[in-house]
Amino acid sequence: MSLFEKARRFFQASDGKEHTLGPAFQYHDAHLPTLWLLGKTGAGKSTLVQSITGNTQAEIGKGFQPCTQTSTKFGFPVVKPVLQFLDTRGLGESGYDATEDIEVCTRQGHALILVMKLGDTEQRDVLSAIRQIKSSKKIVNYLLVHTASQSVSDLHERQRLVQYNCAQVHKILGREVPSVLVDFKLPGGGVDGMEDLVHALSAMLPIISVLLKKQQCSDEEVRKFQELQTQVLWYSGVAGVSDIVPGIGLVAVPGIQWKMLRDMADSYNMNWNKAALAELLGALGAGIGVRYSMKFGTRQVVKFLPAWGQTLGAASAAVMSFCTTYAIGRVACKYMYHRNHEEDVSDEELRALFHSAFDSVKTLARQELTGSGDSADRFVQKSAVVAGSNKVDPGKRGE
Ligand SMILES: Nc1nc2c(ncn2[C@@H]2O[C@H](COP(=O)(O)OP(=O)(O)OP(=O)(O)O)[C@@H](O)[C@H]2O)c(=O)[nH]1
Ligand SMILES: [Mg+2]
Repeated sequence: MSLFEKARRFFQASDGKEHTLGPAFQYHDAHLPTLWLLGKTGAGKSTLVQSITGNTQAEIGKGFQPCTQTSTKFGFPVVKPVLQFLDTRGLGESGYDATEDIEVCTRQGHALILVMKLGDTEQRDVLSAIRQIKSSKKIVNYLLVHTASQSVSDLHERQRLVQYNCAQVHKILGREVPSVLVDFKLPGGGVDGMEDLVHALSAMLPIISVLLKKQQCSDEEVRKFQELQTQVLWYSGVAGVSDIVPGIGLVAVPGIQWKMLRDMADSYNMNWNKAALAELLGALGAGIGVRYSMKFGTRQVVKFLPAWGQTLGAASAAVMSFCTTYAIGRVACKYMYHRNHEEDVSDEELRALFHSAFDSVKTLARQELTGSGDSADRFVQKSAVVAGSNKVDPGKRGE
């Protein structure tokens, strides 16, 4: 049997077994990279979540009454999320001892966003929370966001106030923390400083820039892909996680890729059938290694593709799975778009796109799966539990 035939059969065997993918999907969504918001009551935490995600479920306070009463996670996007915001109860609310919440959040956070209202230099509770968080050694990435920038009109005074709070945080953490100044409520509507905020968040979590910085583009095919890009990233994340967590890895990456292709086909109003799959696989060709990943899993792909293995450095199977799934998703979108329009697209073009798509997410995949901070143990530490009990625990991470 040719390799092509083996790959085709393996892919088809995944069809009809989508229920076996459920634990992988759940596990992925329960372990999303998390941006944890911390600040005094009324600082603008929920406003920040709402401004970035557009999710109006993040309730915003009116006046000085404390608003958010319990920590709430907001997946972004809502469907097939690739990251989440953890909006917490405001510090400094009378009768609220945050010690326990901080302990829980420390286990859930990937990066910490400290929110302070400009001009509010009384940050005792926040500073003491930062001390506690620092001593846990679980959070590496910090960002300080000052809100209500326009409430202080003098530019020098603005800078002085920002520097004062930054210095307080610096003193505790022993290093400088990036800071941005925003105003979510300009008198005439709109937001000031949003670009800086997105830039700073993207530096902590590159996937944010994919979600929020859509490029203007005149190419209809690319525009259509941009609409589906987050879905492709979600499947790529699931494929990556599946490779790390032994109990889940058995369902294998090909099943996830197959499900993604079917979803893509639905979006293009295409019938995803054997002939279409055969054509796509044929176009990509043996040299690209996709078939190997489908048949053998990505661990073996690294062996087959020494050049990529080297490029990725200590490339883990998970990163390979992420990148391969993304590249297949990208190529499939182009293929489907042109089939829909009854246009030809050359095999060379599809192969070149596969390579460039693969390369374009290498850094992102590494950071998501094995990268900075505690994100590596995010999945790995939990794997023993999942492998042992075969049960997904959606509420906790990395304990
Ligand atoms: N002018 C101005 N008002 C803001 C800004 N950000 C938030 N606010 C207002 O501040 C108030 C409190 O905002 P929230 O987002 O609810 O604050 P929070 O930090 O979530 O507060 P708790 O849920 O009580 O902890 C609301 O009235 C917001 O409209 C800002 O950048 N500029
Ligand atoms: Mg709130």
